[in-house]
Amino acid sequence: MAANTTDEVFKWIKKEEKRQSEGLELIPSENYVSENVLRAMGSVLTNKYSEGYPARRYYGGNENIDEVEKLAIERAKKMFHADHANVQPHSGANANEAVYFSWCEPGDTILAMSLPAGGHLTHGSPVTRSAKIYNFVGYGVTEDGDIDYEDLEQLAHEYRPKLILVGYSAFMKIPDFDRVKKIADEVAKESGQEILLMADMAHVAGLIVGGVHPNPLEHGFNVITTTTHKTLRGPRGGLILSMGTVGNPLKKTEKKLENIPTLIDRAVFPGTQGGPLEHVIAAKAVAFEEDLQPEFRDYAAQIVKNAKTLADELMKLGFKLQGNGTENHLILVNVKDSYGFDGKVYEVALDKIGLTLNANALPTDKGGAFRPSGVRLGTPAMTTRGLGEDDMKQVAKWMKQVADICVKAKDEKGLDEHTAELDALRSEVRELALAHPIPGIE
Ligand code: DSN
Repeated sequence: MAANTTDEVFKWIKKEEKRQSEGLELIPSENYVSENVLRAMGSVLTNKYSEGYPARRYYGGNENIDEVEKLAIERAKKMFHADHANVQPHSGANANEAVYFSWCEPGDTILAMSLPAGGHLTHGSPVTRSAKIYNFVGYGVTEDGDIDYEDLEQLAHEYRPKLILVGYSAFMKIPDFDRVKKIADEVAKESGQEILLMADMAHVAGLIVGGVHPNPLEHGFNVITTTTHKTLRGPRGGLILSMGTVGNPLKKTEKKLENIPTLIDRAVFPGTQGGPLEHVIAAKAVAFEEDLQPEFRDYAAQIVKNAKTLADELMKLGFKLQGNGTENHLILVNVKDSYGFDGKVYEVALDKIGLTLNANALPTDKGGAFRPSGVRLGTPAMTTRGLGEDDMKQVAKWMKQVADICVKAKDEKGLDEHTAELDALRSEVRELALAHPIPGIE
């Protein structure tokens, strides 16, 4: 059957292709997938129901699907040196919820980085379902942007949590997993109950696989959750890796750390999800094979080099950065302290020249979610497009030129008076962007 692309939807897809091609993506949680990943996602696997797990399905006709899911599982285990992988979570949020559900009872305490400090919504923000079920206690960060380990330790002894979570969506240091493991061991000894150590590595998973970031599973952590579309450069989705004995997911099992792989399988299906998205799982398998190639290690190393260059260059130009730089792929700029305007104005202005990033609250912020003082940016997507350190210097220069315009404009409305300057910068960005095409876009 020939493809019919006359539906208006395809017009908008074309426009989005143009937007992505002509701009540069600075949002640290976004990336570009390969043509093979796109092809797997757009396959007939979307037609199939496959509730259950390979060889243990509730529907017939899964002989091909089983092989695909098994490939995804084996590749994921190899990437993270894990005993077990569950490739079915539809998203990072689903992955996190399944882990909480696998181990905690309603009312149990979970210790996690607070949202203002850089944690994620699903780590206990009061607006989430998980926060209504479990008792989240938040630890903070120090002035230089690192985890406040003393705070974490004190809270762990005080609350004796069932689960300690290290994870974040706006944090630019490398966590000291050994230190957290030591704290958990001490508290477990005190309380006589096992503590699940969970790392939400959604942002840095690709850096772990690429060998430029420690792997929490090799530092005593029991579980990693991650999305598959950020630095792993796969389709939009979730993934859970764990250490322990792998049992039959269709059978009930005792709640102890050794059984966490099976407890997680049961928490994903039937605990929190129904039919898995096997076309997405196929795309995950394709991306994981790409991630296991030697070139991916070069890619991961280049992400970090680019981030450090961009951070250094921004600081040279007068930007104040949270943590004075970065140890990973992510940079948090305190635009308010640097230039007096807020992160939202800057986000809007940069959008006008084709540099996309997001306004982001800082740990000390009083500005609220819609008018935060900072912006968050990173290098995974630009690195996929083949941009290097010299290009990062150019990006920093454009960011400074836009900051100078924002100083004059004061707010979003004021930007209208600087259209000509912004358009000129947009042409420069477009030229660099078009010289680095995106896979799958002609
Ligand atoms: N929304 C993602 C991010 O941008 O960090 C996390 O889920």
